[in-house]
Formats: sequence, C-alpha cells, structure tokens
Amino acid sequence: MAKKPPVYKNYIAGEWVACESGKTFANVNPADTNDIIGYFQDSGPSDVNAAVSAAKKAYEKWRLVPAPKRAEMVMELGLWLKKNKEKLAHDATREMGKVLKETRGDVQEGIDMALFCFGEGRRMYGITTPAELPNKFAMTVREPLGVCSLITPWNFPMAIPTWKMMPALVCGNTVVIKPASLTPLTVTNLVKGAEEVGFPKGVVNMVTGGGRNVGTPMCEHPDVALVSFTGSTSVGRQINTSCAKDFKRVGLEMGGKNAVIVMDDADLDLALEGVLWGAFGTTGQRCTATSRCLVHRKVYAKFLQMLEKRAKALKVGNGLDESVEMGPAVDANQLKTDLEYIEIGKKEGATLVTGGKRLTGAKHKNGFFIEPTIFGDVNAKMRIFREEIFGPVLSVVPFRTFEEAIALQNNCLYGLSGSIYTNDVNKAFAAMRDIHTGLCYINAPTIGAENHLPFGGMKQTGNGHREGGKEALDLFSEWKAIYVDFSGRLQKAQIDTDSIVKVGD
Ligand code: UN1
Repeated sequence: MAKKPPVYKNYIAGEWVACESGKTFANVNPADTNDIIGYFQDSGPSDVNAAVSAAKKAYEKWRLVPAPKRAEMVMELGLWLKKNKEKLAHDATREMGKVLKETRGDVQEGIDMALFCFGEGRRMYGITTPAELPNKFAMTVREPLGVCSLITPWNFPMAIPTWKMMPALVCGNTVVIKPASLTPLTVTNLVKGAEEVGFPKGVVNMVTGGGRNVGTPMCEHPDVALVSFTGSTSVGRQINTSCAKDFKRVGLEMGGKNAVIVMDDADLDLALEGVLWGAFGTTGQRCTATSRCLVHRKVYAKFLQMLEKRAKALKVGNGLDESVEMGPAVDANQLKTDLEYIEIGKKEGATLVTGGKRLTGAKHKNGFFIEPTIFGDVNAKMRIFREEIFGPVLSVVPFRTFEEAIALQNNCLYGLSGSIYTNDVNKAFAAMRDIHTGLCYINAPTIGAENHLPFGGMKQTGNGHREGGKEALDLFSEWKAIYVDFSGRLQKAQIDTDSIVKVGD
C-alpha cells in the first residue's frame, strides 16, 4: 500500500502547530495528480493573530541583536540550503513541476541571497554629514519596521521567499510568511532550515492557507508594519488598497509581458536559444518570461521557422526526469488559462505556428501538460500581445524599424524585463536607454536576473520598490536622521545664523 502522505503544520513562536480549525488541504504534484505530497494547515485569521503576536514579541529582542550577527544567522541558513540543495530541489519540482535543473537554480538563488545579505549585515551604510551648526554631529541609520508579512508565489517557491525573508531579517524585522497554497512544502523546508540553524523563537513564523483566510488578515492586522507580495496584479491591487488606509509600507512584484527584440543584424542562433529559454523555461511561468518576440521583417520568416522547429522538439514531461526540458502547468486553473488564451489567439486571427493543445498521451495523462505554443503574425491590438498569460505561449510580431520595435516593446501595461538581440553597439545603447523596464538585457533572454542587482519592474509591474541588491534594504528599513549637539547650549537650526559666523572670528 502507498505510504500515507504526511501532515505538515504551521510554525509559530518556534513550535510546529496545527491550525485552530483543524482543517487541512492537499498539495498535489502537477505532473502526476495521483501523487499527494502532503496535507497542509488550512489556517484562518486566529492562526495569523498568533503568528503576528509571536513575531511582535520576538521583535523587541531581535531588533537589538547587532546586524552582523543577524546576518550571520542568515548565512547559516544559506549554508543549510547549500547542504540540502538536491533534496530541496526535488521537493520543489514535485510540488510545482518545473524541471530539476531549474529548481536547483531556484534553491541557488536562496543561497546567493543569503551570502549577499551576510555581507550587507556588515554594511547597511548610512551617512555622516557635516551639521550646519558648530559642535554638532549628523548621521543617518537604518531602522527595522517591525513585523513583516511576506506573501510568496509558487513559481519560485524557494527563491522569492528568501528574497523577502533574508533582507527583512538582516534589517532587524521579524516575519510571518504565507507560502502559495500550491507550494507550501518548499517554504516549510526553508522554515525548518531556519529552525535548525537556531533563529530565536518567533523571529520566523509560517502560516499556510488561502488568500482570503490567511493573506487578507496578514495585510489587515494592525501590528503588521509592512507587506511584501509577489503575485498577480489583481491581488497586488487589493493589497495596495487595503494597506493604504493604514499607510502600511507595501512592496509589490506583479505582472509582466516581456518582449525580446530580434534585429536583422542579430546572431539568430544566439537569439533562438535565448527566446526558447525565456519563453518555455519554467513552462513560461515566470514574471520575467518572454511572451512577446518582436522580429525584424528581413529575418522574420526564417526566425519563425527556426523557433517552430526547436519548440516542436522540446521534451515535455515530469520535471523529475533529467531529460525533460519543460514541465507541466502548475495546476488545472493555469492550464485552463493557457488553453483559453490559445483559443483567443486563434479567434483574433494570429497564426498558430506550433503547439496549442493539452498533452494527453500515456506519459502525460495524469498531469497538466501542454505543448510549447507559438503564434505568428501577432499585432499590438491582440489580447495575446497585451495580457499576461503565464504559460508557454509565445507571440511573434514582425516589425520594420528599430523605432517601431522599441515602441512595440514599450506598448505594454507592465515593465519588468526587456531584451534586444543586435550586433550594432549603437542600437544596443539606444535600447538600454529607451526600453522602459526594470530589467534590461542585451544579447540575453528576459529571464535570469542575478540576486545582487535590484529586481523589479516599472509601470504596473510594481510600486517602485525593488527586491535583491542593497536596494532591498530600502524596503525593509526606515531611515532615521540623528543629530548630536555637543555644544552644551541650545542651538537653533536655520535661526542662529550669526553665531555660526562668529565661531570663525
Ligand atoms: C519571477 O519570475 O517571479 O530573473 C522571478 C529571473 C529569475 C527570477 C524570476 N532569477 O528570471
């Protein structure tokens, strides 16, 4: 008989606890729906309350631990991730489907983030600056905010929780994490790591469950100082609106509709590899995925043929099989969305070049598998050009001039990632200036950002904050300006201007 799937618990105040209602939900492998990975707590507002009060209590001590020491614990967690990388990648592939090579990369982002944050713990630089009055000293320091609610997505189930949690902790905050309901195991693993390396009780807390019952109370709780969210634009908008009334700080990372420009002078073989990797890696389920490919008319027919040939040959299957190149859609809903957009594309008059169907053969029938899909002759009016699909569906658009390509690239509600393939250095620099996205690639795909640079998007992708890089510290800390007057008398800034001059007499 098959082993009964384990039941996983919430992590609150350093204890693994069941939710108050006793309800659980199943976590299912999208490559094989007969494979139940485990049952997780279907928590509610009272569980969130418990986690927030644990985090609030722990904050009073944690904020006083010197930042280099806090950062050392984060580094220990990174080393724990490194030690357990293979098992963690395996669990992540099993619960969200992307191929092992990619979940290893996902865990690697966590390791990179830890090592980066370790260094930041010994920097967190503020400034010292001359004061305008004599015998007075001025400086700035970063201060933590308090309890941070981290609401994390399923497509990078390890990387993105670490992007939020690690800088938050180094800055001296305590956290409550809600994993996406589709990937609670990976965050459970991360939190187990935090427990093993010895974070004090209540510094890291995790509550699993749905958006309405867990996510909403995590945003509305009066003791939560900050919400950091990665996910859909519609949920991000709700969070932004709900937090606005209390002026809570909010970091949002949302949609993308990223485009690659392929100029007529580009190395087409190089561009081909980049577009395939950007469009079909992670089954197209990255915020940074390439979902529009803008191709110069002179090379359009040829490049479309090259794309078609390679996309057709991609091996789709269970990501645990090392030879597989593209895993399943993450769940039935995402698969439905992908198939709906394929129908929309056909109705809009785009040419279906390859793919378009669910895969239902013997190897695929128990999972949410779909063919890598390419539409040609797409134009800017079509919904498949404008709307985020979050699946392996690529829209290819012809253009005539560089200026037209840039206009198409920027004809988008979102502004996360943009790329150009060209061998003309002048065009490359013009594109770096004119592409209106937070990430910009020259002769490289739209995916593959590195952790020590700021990550985030313009326009409706985000709200101006960045994850990654030292810029992440700006979200998770407040600036305090400090003045020390050692003159022994009342000095009035802006008013005692005469006495300043007299000092020099
Ligand atoms: C995401 O898709 O939400 O740049 C994150 C990349 C990865 C992270 C993607 N390093 O594609």
